[in-house]
Amino acid sequence: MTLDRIELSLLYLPYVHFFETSLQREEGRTFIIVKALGDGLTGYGEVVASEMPYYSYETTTTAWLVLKEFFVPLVFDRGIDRPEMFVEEARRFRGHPMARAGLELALWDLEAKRAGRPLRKIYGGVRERIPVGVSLGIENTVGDLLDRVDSFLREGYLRIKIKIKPGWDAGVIREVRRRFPEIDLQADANGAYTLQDAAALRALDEFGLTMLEQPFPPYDLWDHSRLQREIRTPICLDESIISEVTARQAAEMGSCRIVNIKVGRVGGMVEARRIHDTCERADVPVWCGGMLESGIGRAHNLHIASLPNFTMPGDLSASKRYYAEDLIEPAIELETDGTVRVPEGPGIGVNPVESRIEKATLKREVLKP
Ligand code: OSB
Ligand code: MG
Repeated sequence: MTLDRIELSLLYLPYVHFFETSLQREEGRTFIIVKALGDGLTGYGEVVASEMPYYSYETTTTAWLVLKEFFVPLVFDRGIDRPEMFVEEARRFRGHPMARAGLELALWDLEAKRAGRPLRKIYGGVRERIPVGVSLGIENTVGDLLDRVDSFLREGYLRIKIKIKPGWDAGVIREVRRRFPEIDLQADANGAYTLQDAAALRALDEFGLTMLEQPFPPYDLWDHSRLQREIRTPICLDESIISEVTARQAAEMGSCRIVNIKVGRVGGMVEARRIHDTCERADVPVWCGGMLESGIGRAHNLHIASLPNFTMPGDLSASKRYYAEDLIEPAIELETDGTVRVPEGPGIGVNPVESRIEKATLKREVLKP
């Protein structure tokens, strides 16, 4: 098979409700959809970089540039038509994990569509339904947050994740815990603290959190290991885990007891699986993180989260938690048991609606061999 062309589209979708972390408040998301076309089939991938370099140094602008200038020409020059070949060849380039993951995912979707099988089967996933939780941003008032926790619990979400930052932490978690004593609750700091704040983080121990996600900045495995020795709450690393090597080192150092896997952050599915396998051997459970993806990225995440060591609920909420109108049909929905079904059709198993993609598109570029 040969690739006829690769298309990049820059899209903007407004959120149904703003999303605020320790890093920023956003009203919507700018992101890139990658399409790989060949043999009359189209594979879709999503690049999860944001417009601004808060969560990661990558942005939609850098991802667009490296895809257009380096990764896509590599695909054409080497005659790459399979995802694993792409991963091998693209090792010659450093960094830009979100850009490379978006292209790799488009090739995985195309590969699975050629085989006429759902991606889950190609990956060897073992789950047909993924238990899911919801990630709730910082609100204007604690009352607003409590109302949102209540409404998502009523919808059936299995666990609640609360974004924290200095000044919006133990006091807020105390209120949530008082109102909802039994729920599976966790907090995510997106790197807003340092070792000097250990007392504020130790104060979270009394609330029985399932985990504390990424208390310190990304490039800081050692300080996380020091903090983990001082607190009872299991630390989960997100931003820090950028490869199988960092996952192994974090496990060896005791920097965390749980790992959040995001395929974009780690540079693709091949690396995500290596992290998954290494964590399994180290007895470190993993769960699938999210980047407020459209239905295209979300469907990819569901297939990935079907692997065996994804034993904790993922940030894989239903389409309507994020967007009034998702890019796909059918929309991703929450089942009554708090799970989301892995789509059954070939590839990602959902149908991107071209007219909706077009409506959300800010710019588009067609690249050919
Ligand atoms: O830290 O997990 C994070 C969203 C954007 C950037 C970073 C994070 C998040 C979320 C939302 O927590 C997860 C989701 O529901 O997609
Ligand atoms: Mg996180």
